[in-house]
Order: sequence, then C-alpha cells, then structure tokens
Amino acid sequence: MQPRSGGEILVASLVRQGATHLFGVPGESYLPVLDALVDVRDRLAFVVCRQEGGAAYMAEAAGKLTGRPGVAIVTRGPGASNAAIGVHVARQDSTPMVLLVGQVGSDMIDREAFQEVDYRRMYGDVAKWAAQIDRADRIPEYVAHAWRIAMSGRPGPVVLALPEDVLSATAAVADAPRADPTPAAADPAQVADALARLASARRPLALVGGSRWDPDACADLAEFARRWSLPVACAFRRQDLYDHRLPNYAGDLGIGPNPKLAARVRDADLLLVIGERLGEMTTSGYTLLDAPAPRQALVHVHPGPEEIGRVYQPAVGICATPGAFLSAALATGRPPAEVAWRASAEAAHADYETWREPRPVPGAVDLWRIVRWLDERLPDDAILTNGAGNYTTWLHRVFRHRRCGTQLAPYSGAMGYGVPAAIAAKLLRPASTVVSWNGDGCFLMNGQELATAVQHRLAIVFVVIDNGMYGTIRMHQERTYPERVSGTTLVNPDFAALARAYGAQGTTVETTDAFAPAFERALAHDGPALVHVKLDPQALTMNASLDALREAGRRARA
Ligand SMILES: Cc1ncc(C[n+]2csc(CCOP(=O)(O)OP(=O)(O)O)c2C)c(N)n1
Ligand SMILES: [Mg+2]
Repeated sequence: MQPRSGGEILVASLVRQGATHLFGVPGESYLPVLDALVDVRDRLAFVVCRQEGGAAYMAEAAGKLTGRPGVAIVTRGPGASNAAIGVHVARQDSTPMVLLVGQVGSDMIDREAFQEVDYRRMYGDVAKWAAQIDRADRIPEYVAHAWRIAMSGRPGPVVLALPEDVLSATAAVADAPRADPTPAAADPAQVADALARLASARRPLALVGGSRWDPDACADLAEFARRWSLPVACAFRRQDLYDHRLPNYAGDLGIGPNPKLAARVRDADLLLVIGERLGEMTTSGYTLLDAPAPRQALVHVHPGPEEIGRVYQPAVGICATPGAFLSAALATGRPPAEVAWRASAEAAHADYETWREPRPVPGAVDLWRIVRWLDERLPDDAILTNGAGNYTTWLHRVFRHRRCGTQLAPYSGAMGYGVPAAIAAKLLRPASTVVSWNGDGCFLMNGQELATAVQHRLAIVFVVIDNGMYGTIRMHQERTYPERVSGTTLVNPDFAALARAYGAQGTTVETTDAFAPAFERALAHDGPALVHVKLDPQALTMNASLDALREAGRRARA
C-alpha cells in the first residue's frame, strides 16, 4: 500500500462516500486537501464560493436534495464562523451534512494560535457530532463514521476539524467502505396497532414532514392516503412530500396556516404523523396539540427515537423511516369497506383550493397572480428555493408542489438560503428548472454567490421581491409598536443592474403583467438571470396592507 498524505486520504474518503461536490472557500489551513482535489476533479468538483455561509448553505441543500451528506470545507476560526449558519439549518431541518474545517497544527493547539477555535465546543450544541481527527491513518474511520451519523436516525450535521499537520502527514491506510444510513424498520405489532386505531377513528388526519423521504416513500404515501381516503397535510416547508393536486391534499401547516386546516388538526381524533418532529412552526407555536398529552390519539412515526415523545406523548410511537413505515403499512392491512371519514379528504382539499384563491392586494404587482402563473408555467420537476420573509408566504400558499425534491426551504427560518440552495440544486440536478425566490433582505445576505452561479454558467432564475424593507419585522413592528419604524427600512441597489454587473441577465418588473415576459426571457437565457420585482410596500402581507396592520396595531394599543 502506497503512503498518501492526509489530504489525499481525506479526498479519497469523500469520493468513496459518494460525494460529487465539495462547496467551500479556500484557506491556507488545508492546502494538502486543495492539492489532492486536483487529481479527482472529474469525480469530485470543488465549487469555490464567495462566503462560507453560502458554501455551508449549498452543502445543506445538497444534503436535503440527495439524502446523503452535502459537504462543505472551510478554513479555521473565520471560515468556521461564517459557515455556522448552514450547520444550524442542517440541525433544525434534520439534514445530513458534513462540514470540514481546517485546524491549526497539533504542535500549537490550545495556545489560541492564529484563528484557533475548539470546534468540538463551538459546535457542541448545534452539530450532531463534532470531532477532531488527530491522526492521518484514522481519517477513513472518522469520515465513514461521520457519514453514518449524519444520515442515520434523525439526520443532522457533523463537523470534522483537520489539524494542518494531520493533512500533510502521510500514512499507508486503506479507504473505509461506503457508509449507508442504518435502516430503521417499523415494528410489525406497532404498525398493526396503528392501523387498527386508524380503522376505528372518526376524524383522522395524516401529517408528513422531516427528512429521510425519497420518491418511493412519497409514492407509498400517496397510495396509502388513497386507499384509506386520508386527508394529508404537509409540515412547514415540507410541501414537496405530497402532490398538491391529489384530491386528498389538505394544505400545509406553516406560519399562519389555513384556519380550517388548523381546526381539522385540533378536531382530529387521530393524528398520523410521519417523519415530522412536530416543531414550533408546524404546530402553530405548540398550540395545535396539547403538551405533553395531546387530545388526539397520536401515532408518531419518526426515524429518531429521541424525537418520539419529546414534546407530545404518543399513543403509538414508531421508530422507523417514513418509507419503512409506509411500505409496512401498505403490506399490513386494508381499510374497512366503509370508513367514517369518507368525505373529509375531499372537504379538506376543497378548503385548500379556496385558501389559495387570489385576494385583492394594493399596488401594481400582485404576487397572488404571479405565483399562480408560475404554478401553471413551471414543469413538475422544477425546484423552488427560498429563505425567510413575508415574500415566501405567497409561494408556500399558492404554488402546488407535485414531486418529491422540488422544495428547498429552511424549516429553521434562516434568511439568505434561496440563492445558495438554488446553486446547489442546479449543480446536482442540471436538467431541472431551478427558481430561486428571494426577498430584498434575503437576497443580499448571500447575493455574492451570484458570482458563483456565473462562474459555473448555471441557468437559474433568481427572483427578488423588493419591498424596500425587512418586511416581516416591519409587520410585527406595526402590530406591536405601530408607527414606530425602527431598523427595518432598506435602501436597496438596482438589483437588475447588480445582476448585470455580475455577468447575469437582469430585468426589472413593476407590474403584474410584465412578470411573465421577463420570466420567460430569464428562462430562455443560457446562464443565471434575475427578475427584480418592485413590490408596493403596502402589499406587506397576503391579507392586510401596511396601513391596515398599523391601524389594527393602533386600535390594539388604544
Ligand atoms: C439570518 C437571519 N437573520 C434575521 C432573521 C429575522 N428575519 C426574519 S424575516 C426577516 C425579514 C426578511 O426580509 P425580506 O427578505 O426583505 O422579506 P420580506 O419580509 O420583506 O418579504 C428578518 C430580518 C432571520 N430569520 N434570519
Ligand atoms: Mg423585503
């Protein structure tokens, strides 16, 4: 066996684990890795980014899309600090991800050498596992372990610190085998118990979310819901798990959900929750179910045993991946000939359709109609990405996802995700249409990655909804402290001109009718294109204008 440098061993390990892209910003701390990458360019592409926050978001998005860890590599303290946001998203979104961090040499560790940080402590509470590799001959072992941890149970981020001398040292060591997530199969007795309870329920509802889904699991879900005539709701930003056009689709439980859907959850006598961990956003701030003992009989299926009964004690808690549970459920039992809730799925779907009907909004740009147009125009496999802000609410409410893997949106509510996530999506799924949906605030958090999109000639359509403010916070401000605007107004660049300066196409749109031709032009462009949409600041929310919110805030204070 030939001796190899730590950098070569690491890169070979990444290839062995099936990584195809490595997102990063270079640092002198990991030169042996950069060097080793030269020889594997055809198998492992190094996507050089402009800020580690963008790189970490791209890695997280890659993990979300593929179910195997997305990988980012960054330098010591400054790089690792910038990358923290992506690790946090991976944590909250249960996404497999691995962050590699250059570390100072072991000859000077613990002196607080230049840019030194102890990543095990820094990431202790955010990462699923944070470790430092102190010997070159153990790199394959750590990498294989990292992959397995990141993907198994409830997936999450792993951080591996790489001391400089470990990367330049040589060792004669074999690569570790490819790691796969540990399967979590459903206990047959529990599946039978869950189905027996479902058969005797009167108002059941299924709620799906979380990670570890794949197209087969989504297909099984659709079949299960059809057979059992079950209404199906999706968790916050997990809308791509269920085809919105199916007659059982009941809508999503995001921020400000359809009150009729929220009532269905409250009034359900049985909730079949698959994959979702029942977080704050999906439960309307932990109000839809009573903690710790929900009134609804809760059947909670989750691949991480630590999430079952974490907030809500279930009637049946099944530790399984969504796919394992659904295939077992399809094989186990059939519904009774007549179920008590026969018409409820149709009624829930009708409520959903009404909920996405356009309502009047102030100003010349109507986002209801723009998103409805996109809904009709985009192909079924189009991938949509977004960050956080009021501008996302139109997308989530009006756009109908049809396929698994078409929504990249942070469950963690992190801004700035839409641009880097779209870049990862287009690199990994070059044949898919990718639309990056951003607010003006959101876009400028990682707008620098437009340079990365241009560098790789990625045909992504970036949309920027520009209302000249951090609108979500302004909304809260007007409700709670009316007329006292503080820290939420933005003086923005000309986004279309900015896009052109990067080498992308840029168009500004000031009316609803101008959107479709601008978007078509962007779609036809052979490279990144940006559509800058000027939104009237009065169109602050889907339901109420800025003035109406202010007035309501004033009345509440009086
Ligand atoms: C990284 C990050 N910083 C701050 C916030 C708090 N926050 C949530 S939404 C929002 C405003 C978003 O502004 P914009 O993208 O312009 O969308 P708008 O609400 O105006 O539609 C802010 C500051 C956050 N969620 N994430
Ligand atoms: Mg805004």
